[in-house]
Amino acid sequence: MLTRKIAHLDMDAFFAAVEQRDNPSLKGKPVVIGADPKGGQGRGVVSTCSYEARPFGIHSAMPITRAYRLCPHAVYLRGNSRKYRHASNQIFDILKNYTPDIQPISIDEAFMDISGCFHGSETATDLCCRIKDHIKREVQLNASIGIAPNKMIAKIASDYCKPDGLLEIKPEDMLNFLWPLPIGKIWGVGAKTQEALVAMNINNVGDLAKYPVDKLHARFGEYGIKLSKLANGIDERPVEDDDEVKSVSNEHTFDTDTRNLDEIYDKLLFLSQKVARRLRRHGLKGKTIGIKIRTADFRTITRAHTIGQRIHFDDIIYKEVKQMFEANYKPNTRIRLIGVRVSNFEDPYVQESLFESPEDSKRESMYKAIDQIKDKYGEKAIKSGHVKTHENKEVRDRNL
Ligand code: TTP
Ligand code: MG
Repeated sequence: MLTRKIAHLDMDAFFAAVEQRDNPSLKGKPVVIGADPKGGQGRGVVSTCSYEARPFGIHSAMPITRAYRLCPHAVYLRGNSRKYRHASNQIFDILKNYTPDIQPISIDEAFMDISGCFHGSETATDLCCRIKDHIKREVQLNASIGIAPNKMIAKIASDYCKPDGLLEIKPEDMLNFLWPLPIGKIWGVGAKTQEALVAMNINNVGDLAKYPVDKLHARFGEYGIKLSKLANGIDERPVEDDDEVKSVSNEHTFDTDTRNLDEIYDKLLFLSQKVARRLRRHGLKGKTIGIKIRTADFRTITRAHTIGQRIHFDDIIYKEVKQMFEANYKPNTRIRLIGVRVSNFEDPYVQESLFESPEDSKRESMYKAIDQIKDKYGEKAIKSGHVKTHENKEVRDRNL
């Protein structure tokens, strides 16, 4: 297989860097963007901080009061999301000059497939150097870029070379780079998986790569095979253009593994509502409804059901996922994660109102009204509830 060249770009201290750019007196100072610390009494968290604030131990998502204790003399700013969005748009516009294969991941981060985008004697590193210079020249901000044969390693590389870095991991150096790293660097390995791996005496990526794959399979199911592949530098996921949304999904990991059906159905309802609302917001309707269930022993099953019509309604999605859950749940099994997915959008531009039943158009208006209220007054303005789901199968809307 032809070796791919995947680049992962991530801006440095993005929100803080925009503020330092626009106010030169902030340059070289610890700057914290987030909630108002109110002299140590504030609520809320840190969005990000400049690199000058990082040696104090401040980082994203930390309570603002803690940041204030660590560095009271930092400059604390609430931030300006319009300004950050504008800078982000400028950066993504620049990227489009270099490759059409861009997958935006967040406001300041994207994957790019740059295979075949550099010519003559130019290398992938030269091309990414031009991208960094272009952003610096036009937006006056620093980007860090990692280049590798796959997405996971490109992302690890950009993180590794921050700030203002550029690092290419060639195929022949891939395993030397990867194996000494802690297992937390592998995609999808969070605190719980890490704990389980350490208990198996797997401490770094090399240990994971060399561990017998059948044993990983026995312990983690399909996920174990994926872990082994990633640790061996195999990650074939393509860079996917975000414009072509193929599915909309949301999942939830329970704080503690649960067998409480009320809690599980509550979360399934919440996820169904979230997915449905996202579908409506993007003007999408799907025919295939799917569920993902991961049990406490890391076994994961996915099930999907294709229905007769394309929909974006909370109640239909919930009814389907609940049925699939019931059909696949072994009583008393503890659940670690559940997810809801809608796919199979076909042609989203087909004007469908001609084929809609009167009941559907009534439902359509109801959800439109709910969405409008939520847009105006926030997600919590309307609470939908279900009554003791395993006793009473009805889903109904309260507080309307
Ligand atoms: P990141 O790229 O995670 O962080 P960063 O760009 O500030 O710093 P780094 O150099 O380490 O990449 O996130 C991009 C922006 O997203 C960040 O500037 C602020 C915002 N953000 C939050 O608001 N809350 C968060 O918890 C995180 C992680 C980011
Ligand atoms: Mg960043």
